[in-house]
Amino acid sequence: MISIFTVQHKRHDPAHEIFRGERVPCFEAVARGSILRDALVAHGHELRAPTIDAGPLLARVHDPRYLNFLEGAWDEWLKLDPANADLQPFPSVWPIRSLRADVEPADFIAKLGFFSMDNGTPLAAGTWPAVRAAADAAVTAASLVVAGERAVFSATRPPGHHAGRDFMGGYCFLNYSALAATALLDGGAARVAILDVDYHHGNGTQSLFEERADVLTLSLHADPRHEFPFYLGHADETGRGAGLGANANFPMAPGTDAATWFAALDQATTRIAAFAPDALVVPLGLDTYVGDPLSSFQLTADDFLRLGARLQKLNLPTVLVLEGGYAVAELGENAARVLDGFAGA
Ligand code: Q9C
Ligand code: ZN
Repeated sequence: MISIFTVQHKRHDPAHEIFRGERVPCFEAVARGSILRDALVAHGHELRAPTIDAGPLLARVHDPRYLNFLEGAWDEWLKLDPANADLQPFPSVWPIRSLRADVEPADFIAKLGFFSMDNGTPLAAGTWPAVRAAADAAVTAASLVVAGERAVFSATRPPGHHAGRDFMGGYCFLNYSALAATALLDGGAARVAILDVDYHHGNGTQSLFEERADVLTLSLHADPRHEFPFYLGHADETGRGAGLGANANFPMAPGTDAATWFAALDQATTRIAAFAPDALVVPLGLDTYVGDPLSSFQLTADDFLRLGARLQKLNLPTVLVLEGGYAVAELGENAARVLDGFAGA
């Protein structure tokens, strides 16, 4: 399977994140990118660099105000104090209920909270070029599928599915799957299904499409009562307005085993078949793996082969987009197994 990879991912290299109140090395680390690249090559998959500029699509998925903030955020951080070059900004205040989310503040840290859902999404000097290149990768993957490729994998980082119209969160800044779905619709698809298999609910993607009838969003994930993103992803969220009936969530208990997970996948694929889409986007998180440090699901290496085979059976032009997966040493092999399962290897 063609995989779109960019060395620009290395520019998003924050030194630490906040975990249980302490600074710890980032789970979403640069090493994820190189290990993934090596495994894809070792499994015989063709790597290509992005060739399409996602620029014109960005403002159709994200708020221009947010894009503007993200692009200039590091410069603003340095403007506060040049010594900030060696430090990392984190938000510390948010416009929660009763506070105004309509007036953009002038203060940098206040803006950072205004455009963030958590303090778990570290921003670094090269975040913008890395996420812009990853957006190009996803749109390039979609355009190859529009041009007739059966399936293409956008294999770069950081991830994207927690990012919403005007906020970052959960290590994500731009929602690549939403960009890919938009590119598929532009390319002639009347309906697109997005099947999110990351351990965490794809809150950004759901919120971006919840009022649309032409994009069916589905997500298999850990019950948000217990796991990030906590405030979205329940089974009673079925879409809104024109999009009522075009969202399906499959929350599962912490510790869920492969049999239960694949039973939920069966329900999701049945929904997709009934929707009869023209194309499929798969936000591909590998953090359902039994060895993942952030998750409690119990999928094994062989289960990723099974997952690839199930996705192939949907018989749809397919864009896969890398999301989570923090068992870094095994990430590349697990992702490659999904592609191998898809190819019937
Ligand atoms: N610092 C994705 O998998 N925080 N994002 C975990 C450990 C949220 C994961 C706590 C995890 C978000 C794309
Ligand atoms: Zn995840």
